[in-house]
Order: sequence, then structure tokens, then C-alpha cells
Amino acid sequence: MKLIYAIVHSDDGRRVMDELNKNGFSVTKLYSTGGFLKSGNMTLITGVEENQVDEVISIIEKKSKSRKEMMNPSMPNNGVGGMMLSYPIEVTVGGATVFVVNVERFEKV
Ligand code: 2BA
Repeated sequence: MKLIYAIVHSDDGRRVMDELNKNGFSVTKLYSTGGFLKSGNMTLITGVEENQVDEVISIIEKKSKSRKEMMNPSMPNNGVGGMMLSYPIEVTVGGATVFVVNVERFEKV
């Protein structure tokens, strides 16, 4: 058995989850935060048999869009001490970041 973690954009999370459910896969949704953008995303967890992994990833891929987002990192100003300047930068986020890990044991008790 495998556990698939898919980190998706918050706007895509619902659609990905619905499509997985429609195709018979159980999903758990966690609200998560990206360390770089510090904005909310969603982590979907699905436990499946090894031969179902590719199907799940292709559903995630189909329902997740890649986007460009702007962020404003604060940069130290070399001129006046202690002042910070902001330079907005564009970052491409997603579609989805997917991890597949082995499950040692699975029980429903
Ligand atoms: P964030 O950490 O908020 O990253 C958002 C996007 O910012 C990333 O998109 C990437 O394009 C860019 N980025 C991240 N760290 C960067 C850095 N140190 N320098 C420059 N640009 C950087 P994605 O790669 O599509 O990642 C989307 C979200 O997936 C991430 O949100 C994070 O929550 C998660 N993620 C991605 N790779 C991961 C990994 N190796 N381990 C754990 N979580 C990961």
C-alpha cells in the first residue's frame, strides 16, 4: 500500500478531492501553509494500492493548475541603517507537489 500526499493550491483543493471521490478514492484534506509564500494551500492524503498510484496522480494533475503569484520579500537597504525595502517577485506555484510513501501497516479498527 502507498500513501500519497498532494500539496495543491487552495482554489484547486475542492475540485481535486471531488474528482478523487468520484473515482472511488478516499481522501483526507488538511489545511497547510507554504513555507515560502506563507499563504494557505491544501494537503490531500490518499491511501491506495500500488497499482492505483498512477491513476490518482493523473487525476491530481488534471485538476490542478499552475499559477503565477507575487510575493514581497523584505530586503535590507544598504543605505540607511535599519530600513527595509520591498522588491515584489513573481513565483510560479504548482500544479501539485506530490509525495508517494510506503505504508508499513494499515488498519481500520
Ligand atoms: P511555498 O513554500 O509557499 O512555495 C511556493 C512556490 O514558491 C513554490 O511552488 C516555488 O515555485 C517557489 N519557491 C519555494 N521555495 C522557494 C525558494 N527557496 N526560492 C525560490 N522560490 C521558491 P511549488 O514548488 O509549486 O510549491 C508549492 C507548495 O508545495 C510550497 O509552497 C510548499 O507548501 C509545498 N512544497 C513544494 N516542494 C516541497 C518540498 N520539497 N517539501 C515540502 N513541501 C513542498
